Amino acid sequence: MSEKKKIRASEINPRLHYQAANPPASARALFAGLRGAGHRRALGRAITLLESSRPEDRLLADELVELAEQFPPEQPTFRLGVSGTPGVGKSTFVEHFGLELVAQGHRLAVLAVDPSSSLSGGSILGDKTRMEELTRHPDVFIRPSPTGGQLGGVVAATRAAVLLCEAAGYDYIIVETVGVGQAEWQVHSLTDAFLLLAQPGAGDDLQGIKRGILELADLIAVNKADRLPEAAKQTALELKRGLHLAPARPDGWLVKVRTISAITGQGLGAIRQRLAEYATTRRASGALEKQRAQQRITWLRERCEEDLLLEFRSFLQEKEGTTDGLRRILDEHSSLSSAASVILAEFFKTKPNKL
Ligand SMILES: Nc1nc2c(ncn2[C@@H]2O[C@H](COP(=O)(O)OP(=O)(O)OP(=O)(O)O)[C@@H](O)[C@H]2O)c(=O)[nH]1
Ligand SMILES: [Mg+2]
Repeated sequence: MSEKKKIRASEINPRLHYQAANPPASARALFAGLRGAGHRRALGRAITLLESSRPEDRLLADELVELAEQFPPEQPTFRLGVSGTPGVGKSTFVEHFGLELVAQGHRLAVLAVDPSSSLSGGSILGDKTRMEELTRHPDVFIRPSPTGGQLGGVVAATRAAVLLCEAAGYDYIIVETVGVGQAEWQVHSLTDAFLLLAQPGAGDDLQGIKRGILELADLIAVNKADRLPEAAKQTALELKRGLHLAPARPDGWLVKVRTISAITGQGLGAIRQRLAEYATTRRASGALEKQRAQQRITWLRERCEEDLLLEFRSFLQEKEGTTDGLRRILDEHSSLSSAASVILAEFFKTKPNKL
C-alpha cells in the first residue's frame, strides 16, 4: 500500500463538517462530511450524486470515488450479496440478520440493486415496513435501488456507493437484489460473498433458480423453515444434490445449504458464523483482496463502455441534427453494415479532438 493511502481522511481538513443549510460545493468537503457527525445525511447526498447523470454531478461523484479509494477505511469491511426469487424473504432476512449484525457491533449499510425499480420506484422503499426496526437503528444506513435509466448506471452507482458507505464507517455492506435479469451476476461482481435464499417446496427444476446462479452462491439458505420444515429440508437436499453436479471450487470452499427462518431467526446465527468464516479464510489467503482487484478491473471496463456509449450517443444525436444526417449515409451505401462502418470511422476520427 502506498504512503498516500495511509493518510487519514480527517487529515484532509479536520474542521470541515457537512452542513445541510450550506451544501458543500466540493467533493472534499462532502467526503469530510462522511466522516463527521452528520455522516448519514452526507452519505445520502453523496449517493445521490453517484446516481445523477448531470455532468457536474458526475464530476463530483468521480472525485468522491477517487477520495474513497485514496483513503480506504482502517477497519476491514465485508460486502455480502443477498439474492433470491421474489417473496423468498430477502427483506425479512435482512431485517433480522441485520439486527444481529449490529448487536455484534457491526455498522451496517444496506443497498439494493433492483432492475425493476425504475418502474416500481425502488423496492426497498416499499419494504421499509419490513425493515422497520433496522431502518430506525442508529448504526444502520438503508438505501433503495437507484432508478437511473442509464446503461450500467445502477451497477456503477452501487459499486461507488459501497465505497462511500465504507468511507462513512460502515463495515458490513449488504447488497440485496431480486433475481431478475442480470442482477445476480451484477451483485456477485461487486461483493465479497454471495448468499442465495431459496424457497421451500421445490420442484425438479430447483424452483426456477436460474442456470448458473447456484454456482455463484458461497452459501445457500432455504428460508421459511418455521412454516414448512419438511419442504425446507427436502429443498435443501435437492439443492445439495444440484451443487454436487457443479465442479468443485478451485479454492476448496464448501458451499453449504442451511435451512433457516428469517422470521423466527432460526439458523441466522449459523449463517453469520459461516460467512464470518468465509471472510476470515478469504482474507487470510489474499483471495478477498484479489477478488476486489478483479472487480475493480470489471468496473473499469464497464466505465469505459459507459463513457464510450455516452460519447457515441451524443455524436449520433449531433449527426442526426445535420441535414439528412444518418439517412444520407444510409442512402449512399449499399448496405446497413457499410453505413455503420462509415459512421464509426467518422466517430473515431472526430473523437481525439474531444478528449
Ligand atoms: N413463515 C415465514 N414467512 C416468511 C419468512 N420470511 C419471509 N416470510 C414472509 O414471506 C413474505 C415475503 O417476504 P419478503 O421479506 O418481503 O420477501 P422478499 O424476498 O424481500 O420479496 P421481494 O422484495 O418482493 O422480492 C412476507 O409475507 C414475509 O412475512 C420466514 O422465515 N417464515
Ligand atoms: Mg424485498
